[in-house]
Amino acid sequence: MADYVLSEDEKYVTGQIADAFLARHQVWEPYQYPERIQAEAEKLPLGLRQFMVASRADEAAVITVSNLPVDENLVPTPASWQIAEKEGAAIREELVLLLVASLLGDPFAWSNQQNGRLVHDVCPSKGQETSLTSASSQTQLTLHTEDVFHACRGDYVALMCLRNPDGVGTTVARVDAVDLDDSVREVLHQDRFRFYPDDSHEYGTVEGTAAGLDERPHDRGAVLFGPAEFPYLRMDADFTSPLSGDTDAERAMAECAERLNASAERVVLRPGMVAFLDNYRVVHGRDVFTPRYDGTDRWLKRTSVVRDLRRTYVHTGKRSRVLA
Ligand SMILES: O=C(O)CCC(=O)C(=O)O
Ligand SMILES: [Fe+2]
Repeated sequence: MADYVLSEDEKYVTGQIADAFLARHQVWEPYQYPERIQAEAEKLPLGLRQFMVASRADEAAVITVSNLPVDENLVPTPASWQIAEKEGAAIREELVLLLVASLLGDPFAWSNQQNGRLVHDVCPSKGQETSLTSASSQTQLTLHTEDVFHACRGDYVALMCLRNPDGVGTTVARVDAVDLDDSVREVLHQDRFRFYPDDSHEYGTVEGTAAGLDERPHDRGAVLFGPAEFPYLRMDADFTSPLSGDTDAERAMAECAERLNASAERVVLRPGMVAFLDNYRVVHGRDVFTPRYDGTDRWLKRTSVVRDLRRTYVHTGKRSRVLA
């Protein structure tokens, strides 16, 4: 795991960059300024920038950065992402996340996820304890590729921790760590799978309840793709299905999911730590925990990053970083 720990000086400088940016932008509308934030990121400490560039070039599966500034007087963990949005909770931390994320590529959003915001809040919400979304707590979040259904899904998912009092683990499994028979591998490399949007995307629900998979749009493709010696992975057992009647594909998928589960490692995010999970090389999930709902709960800020937004523009036919 590639890891960088900011010195106290570097942490201070990073906080200053964020404060100066916020002072120049009276009305905080994060998605109006992503290009400016990207330019601003050139001011980040040299050591951090060199580390990020090198990790990007190596295609490091998991990149972590620790000791980023988090407000000592951080507001209580909001009860939901909707409340976080309304209150503009932890804006400075959102900016710090976007600054560091900009060193890897272009942060982007989904119009139908968390109201099109560039940075999401991940916190447990009442009534969502067993949902298949990041607002859950009392059910294991199955290992998944973020936004598995879409050709323009992120190259990285970035998770920045503001609070994690119980040390709840983020689970990570690497495609390199699974040992699959050649025959299984061959099936996984073929376009024999359907990938569906998960329940956090609004079209994953009909009148507030989860829609059946067959009522959702889907993308067809392969679970393993890219260079044979360095394969990339696309998998979310809850939202991936083999083509109907393809029992070999079904077996291959089940085997792959089982091997990934068996090889999962845990990253415990601590306040001020961000993990950039390579969404082509690892799948991730989260362990079960008991929510407190008293303002001290686990709280992450999340964004997705593509290496080059132009690939997205070509695919969607729209010059926008908010995908429909
Ligand atoms: O809560 C976590 O550690 C990860 C949740 C997750 O999968 C996500 O926010 O994309
Ligand atoms: Fe996720």
